[in-house]
Amino acid sequence: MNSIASLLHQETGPLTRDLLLRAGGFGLGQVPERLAPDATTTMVCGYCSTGCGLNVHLKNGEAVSLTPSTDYPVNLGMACPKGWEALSVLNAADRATTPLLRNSSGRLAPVDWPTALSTFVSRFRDIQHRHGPESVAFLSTGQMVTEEMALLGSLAKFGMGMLHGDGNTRQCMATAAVAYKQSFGFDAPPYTYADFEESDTIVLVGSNLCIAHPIMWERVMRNRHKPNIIVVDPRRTETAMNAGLHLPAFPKSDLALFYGVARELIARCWIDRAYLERHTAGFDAFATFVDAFTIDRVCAETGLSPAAIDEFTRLIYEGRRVSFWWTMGVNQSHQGVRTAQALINLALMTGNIGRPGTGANSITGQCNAMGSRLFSNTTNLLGGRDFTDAEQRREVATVLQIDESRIPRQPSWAYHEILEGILRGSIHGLWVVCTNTSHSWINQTFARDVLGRLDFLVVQDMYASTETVAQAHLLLPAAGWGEKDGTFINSERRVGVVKKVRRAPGQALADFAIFRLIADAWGCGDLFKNWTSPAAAFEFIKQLSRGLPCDMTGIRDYQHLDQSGGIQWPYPEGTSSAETQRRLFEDGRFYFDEGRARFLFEAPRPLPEPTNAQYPLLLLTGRGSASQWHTQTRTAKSAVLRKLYPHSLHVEVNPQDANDLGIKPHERVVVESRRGALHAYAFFTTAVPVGQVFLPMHDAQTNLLTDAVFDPYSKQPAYKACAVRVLKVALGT
Ligand SMILES: Nc1nc2c(c(=O)[nH]1)N[C@H]1C(S)=C(S)[C@@H](COP(=O)(O)OP(=O)(O)OC[C@H]3O[C@@H](n4cnc5c(=O)[nH]c(N)nc54)[C@H](O)[C@@H]3O)O[C@H]1N2
Ligand SMILES: Nc1nc2c(c(=O)[nH]1)N[C@H]1C(S)=C(S)[C@@H](COP(=O)(O)OP(=O)(O)OC[C@H]3O[C@@H](n4cnc5c(=O)[nH]c(N)nc54)[C@H](O)[C@@H]3O)O[C@H]1N2
Ligand code: SF4
Ligand SMILES: [Mo]
Repeated sequence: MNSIASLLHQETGPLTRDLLLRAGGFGLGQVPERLAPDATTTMVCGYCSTGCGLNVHLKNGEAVSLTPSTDYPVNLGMACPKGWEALSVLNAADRATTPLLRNSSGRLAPVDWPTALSTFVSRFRDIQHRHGPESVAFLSTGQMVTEEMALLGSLAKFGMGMLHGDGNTRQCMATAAVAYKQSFGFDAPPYTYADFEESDTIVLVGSNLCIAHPIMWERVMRNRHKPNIIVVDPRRTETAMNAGLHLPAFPKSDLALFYGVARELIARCWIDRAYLERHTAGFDAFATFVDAFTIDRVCAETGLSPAAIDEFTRLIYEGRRVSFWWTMGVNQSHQGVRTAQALINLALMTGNIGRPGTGANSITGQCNAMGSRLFSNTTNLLGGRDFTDAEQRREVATVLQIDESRIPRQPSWAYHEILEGILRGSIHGLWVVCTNTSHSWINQTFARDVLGRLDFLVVQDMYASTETVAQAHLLLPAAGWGEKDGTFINSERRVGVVKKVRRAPGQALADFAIFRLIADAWGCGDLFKNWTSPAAAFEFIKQLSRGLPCDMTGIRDYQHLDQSGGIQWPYPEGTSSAETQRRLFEDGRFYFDEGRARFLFEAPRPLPEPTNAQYPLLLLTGRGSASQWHTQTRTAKSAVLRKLYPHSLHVEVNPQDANDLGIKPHERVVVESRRGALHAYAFFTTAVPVGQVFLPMHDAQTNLLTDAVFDPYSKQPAYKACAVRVLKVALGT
């Protein structure tokens, strides 16, 4: 068998070989020797946060096929189309196989790694020299392994002197993270997937489980208690169609709805007084506050009938095990944090937390959103700590064996503040890793204009054809899922392993190796000399979690995770439990010193961009099908997946609105907001209410329309409601 050194030599030439050997050579060579050439090995899927276990079958040391694992405690033998097709998208022709540098004629042209690294260093150093260390920032992700996130966050902030770095988790999970932190004292989703099967009442809010988390929906289908399923969603989604009660509340009126339901529960004495007294703080003030949310008011604001609200209230009261779940319909809102907390409040006041089948449960999105929330060193200091706390900075410095003065004393700007910083001229260099800003960020015209102003934009991606790469000065080619080692943390806090089961194409390297090479080239490699591999980085992550709610010090190593079907945190040293389903707050103690959860609430605020005569329709955006992933860099590469979704952009419109506009089914129309316009085919469906339209986020044009509004606490973009109009296409266009 070829040694790694000779393989590297064959593939890359001597200078690169030296560099790569220093970085550990990840991404190149064959699968690790611990895997037999014809082995079958289990790893976690690299798309959504469900975190299904997939058995990957190798032949001659390369993955050839996969099947869902039957004994992984998450998916029990099931996978959705994306999971089944996870390997095929890795062979795409547009994979980034070599670094690309924009040349004097404005084209991206191949360069070797040494040139890429020295350009990276000289351009960013030059910017920092002229404008200060804070003038270079980074944007990271919820889709790399935790080991890579922790290395990137540490390298950028402790090694390269950056202050500002955020991630696409801001677009997705910031609201849930802040809501939990404020209510429970730590960002801790309390549930385990078995709760889908244990509940007798399942409330899904702004969550289209059938499309976005199909295997979680399968877990609901396995529930033997014939649960009442209640879906709160303006649209009659695939999930709503399967619910016993669908509440099509007007967009962003959820807050009023939940306050009204709280008022009813209190008025009817349908609350758990004993739980409130023992385990919570602030209930009395909350009860006084919600008194203003009369049924009349709530009906007027939500558009729901008194009977529907009564039935919802009664189902919550009658359920013995009620679970409340939410996703982007809540998080992506101008009042997302308070809406999430209104759900938390309902769970607390009815004692529906800490028991099987209960909980106020944020469903995460990306495969490693939870890893990013805790270990990306962006919004929080590593481990969910606080950059402003001297003691917590000391803890991190001690574990990482670095000088404490290297750790910034202030938190980073949020994503939109970084973009505004570029516009103001305080940020001149940006490093975008594993996210596609020029498609997914809100209000694209602004976003692209801002990225276009940078002195130097580095994009690190698996594919050379993304919208953000098109704006980059330098592309660093990355290995993807299946081509590298590490761990993800799924929605139910389960740490699971991903493995290198095939070679990355060309000179693409694992992000981990790229970060190590950059550390060396920057001259701060010594700080990371012990981060020799993802497994070594995992040891740091474990130590960083010690004593925190997310303590993982009892996890021995990757093999331990492998043998256990993943392990949910907390799992402190000395834990011997072989339990595969673990939930939080069983003892009613929350993470504040006094141990009590807090009731938080605030008056609802009006829609930032209400409809008017000129823009009479409200646009919602979100996931279009179970076979499309985000900006489509990966899923569009599978011939199988491409058969499962529409190829042209469709806007979902209610037939009544279409009729008023004189539009025929499948007619090409213009959808226009104050910020931009796009062409789409009209798809008639009563699934969207009159006065609303829906566009999937998977088309890069959708965010031409969205309005850059943010929740004030989480700074998460409100992708899901802005005013638009639909017009017939003028003849000749
Ligand atoms: N197939 C597929 N699966 C995915 C993804 C993907 O791209 N494709 N992405 C993953 C990621 S990162 C995420 S974050 C999740 C997202 O998962 P979801 O949040 O379930 O998906 P979305 O379609 O974005 O939004 C859910 C619903 O919110 C509703 N909604 C909009 N406004 C409101 C409102 O004001 N109130 C209420 N109650 N509902 C509202 C929308 O009509 C929509 O049906 O999916 C994950 N899974
Ligand atoms: N209108 C609208 N916009 C939305 C949303 C919405 O509901 N509506 N949802 C928002 C949400 S919840 C999310 S999470 C975001 C997602 O937005 P993005 O993060 O921009 O979407 P992805 O397509 O997942 O982008 C990931 C990028 O990383 C690359 N990549 C994949 N694996 C690797 C890897 O291992 N290493 C490296 N270096 N690169 C890799 C992919 O090729 C891709 O370019 O979109 C947000 N935007
Ligand atoms: S449900 Fe999510 S984790 Fe499971 S196979 Fe599909 S994309 Fe992968
Ligand atoms: Mo997301």
